[in-house]
Amino acid sequence: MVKFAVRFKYTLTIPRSMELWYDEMHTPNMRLGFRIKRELEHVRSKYQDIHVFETYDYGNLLVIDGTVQTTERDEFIYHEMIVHIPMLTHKDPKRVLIIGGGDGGAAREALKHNPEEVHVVDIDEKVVEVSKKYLPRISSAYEDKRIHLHIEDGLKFVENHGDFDVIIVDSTDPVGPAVGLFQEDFYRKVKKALKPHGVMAQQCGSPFYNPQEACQVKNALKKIFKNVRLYLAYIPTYPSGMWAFVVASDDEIVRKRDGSMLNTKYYNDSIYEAAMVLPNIVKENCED
Ligand code: AG3
Repeated sequence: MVKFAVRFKYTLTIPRSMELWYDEMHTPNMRLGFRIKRELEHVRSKYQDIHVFETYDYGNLLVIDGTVQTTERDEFIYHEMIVHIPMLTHKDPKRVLIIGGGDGGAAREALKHNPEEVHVVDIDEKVVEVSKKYLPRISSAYEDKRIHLHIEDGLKFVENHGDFDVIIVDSTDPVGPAVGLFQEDFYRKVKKALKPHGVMAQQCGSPFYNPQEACQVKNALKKIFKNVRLYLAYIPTYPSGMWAFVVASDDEIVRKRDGSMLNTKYYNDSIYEAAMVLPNIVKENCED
């Protein structure tokens, strides 16, 4: 077994049979591996280390700083859940902002609600570039005229723009360039950038490995919004498979519209409520 330690978080392993594997280290003693056909791209952008691999079972795989961002096979779960929950919490979302989400998956789902404008603000143009090239079904939204792409720091963007109905924070883990997107100061700016009745949502990690992360996000948001709910989805390629999101608003967090026409593979209207039912390991760590 020959091992190449590319970065501390992951290894490329070539066993004697010459199989090629990409592994994300979930802990120092636990990893998730994809058998890959080849590396399609490796770029070190100004901000991040970006890989795209062609896998055997999960289609093309986007990796940023050693962490799995999305795969063609299971991306729909994450993108449907990060978008449809906040979008359906709003009566009539016309202006939508996605912070991060340079791959375009969240924008694609947002378009299903017939908004007037969807603004995607990603700090890293390389993420957009490789997604357009290697993840066409995810990045297809960029062909739509209602999508406005801004290559900019999301923190600055929310300071200078406003009047959004829904803001979705589709970032990487809270390390590296995304750190600021998990802080109270940022949430205050998000609130200001929302119209009355506005709704925000954010991914907040694996509650199995990092229960405190979702809890900290929830507590920080509770200082700013009247209502905050955590919810979960099951994503095979993320650490532990169990993934947390948060939705926040001054309005009541209930489904305000019918989501049955959305053409979804994971989301349905029963899941809107079911996803907010939390197992004890999550509840215990984050009591109201
Ligand atoms: N952004 C969140 C990915 C977090 C995964 N973390 C990990 N593998 N350690 C996904 C971006 C998709 N648009």
